[in-house]
Amino acid sequence: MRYKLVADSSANVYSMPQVDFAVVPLTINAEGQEFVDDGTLDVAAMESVLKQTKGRTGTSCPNVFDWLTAFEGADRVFAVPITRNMSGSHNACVQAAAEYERERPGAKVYVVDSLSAGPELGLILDKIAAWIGEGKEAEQIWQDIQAYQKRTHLSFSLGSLNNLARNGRVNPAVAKIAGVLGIRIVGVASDEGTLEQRHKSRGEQKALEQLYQDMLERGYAGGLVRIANCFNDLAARTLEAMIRGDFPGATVLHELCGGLCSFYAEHGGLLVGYEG
Ligand code: X90
Repeated sequence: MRYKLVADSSANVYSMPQVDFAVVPLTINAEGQEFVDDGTLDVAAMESVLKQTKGRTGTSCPNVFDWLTAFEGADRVFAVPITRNMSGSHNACVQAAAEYERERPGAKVYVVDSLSAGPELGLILDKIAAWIGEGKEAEQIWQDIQAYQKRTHLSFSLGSLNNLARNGRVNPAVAKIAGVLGIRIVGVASDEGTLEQRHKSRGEQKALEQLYQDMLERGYAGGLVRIANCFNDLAARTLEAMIRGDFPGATVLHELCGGLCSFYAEHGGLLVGYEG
């Protein structure tokens, strides 16, 4: 059996040396200019173009063909797209899975219903990769990953909801309040895989304290943490120090937001995936 892991670029994961892996990019658009989030994208350069653009900016998800191409060569595929309630990527992936199985009798594509984005997807990907490495059967991996997902979560702190609101991903009335200088929006991915705002925090320190409290409320007790930051390494390290204050042995991994997450988390944003 040839196993393959496939994620869309909302996961901030662009290579996985230990397994056969492919990333399906989302695209960021700014007035005719396209930024393909394939791991070679210069996010800082994209950001400066976005800042200067007066016109409409947005994103587009991969299509069925993009996913199909990424599945090539495998008989057992685990695909991990962004939450189906904020993007069409999951839907395209499900259609591609059906088509791939039709074209290749005996092949099977498992589509993970992530209900999340960013580093929570990274946790799921790493777990599946480890199980493939151990020689675990595909059906068993499928059962076990659904159990694992029940205890993984995503929290975030964002400086603005502008791009989410402009692209219809959150209520514009909610986003307006967030535009106030120095206010951070702290929240979680809801059980439905949508953005749930929990706090409007004044200042970075307060935001991180509230984010960490939410983590504890959701059952965080020293498990694995992945922190993705958008040009805010300092906040990521500060959060790590808070976690280590209570759980000195915790494993805390750091990563940079890729193109898609940077567009929506925006400058200064933090996305935190963790085991509850
Ligand atoms: O164009 C597209 O189809 C992509 C749209 C993606 C919209 C959501 C991106 C979320 C990125 C920002 C904050 C965390 C919210 C998480 C809720 C699940 C991360």
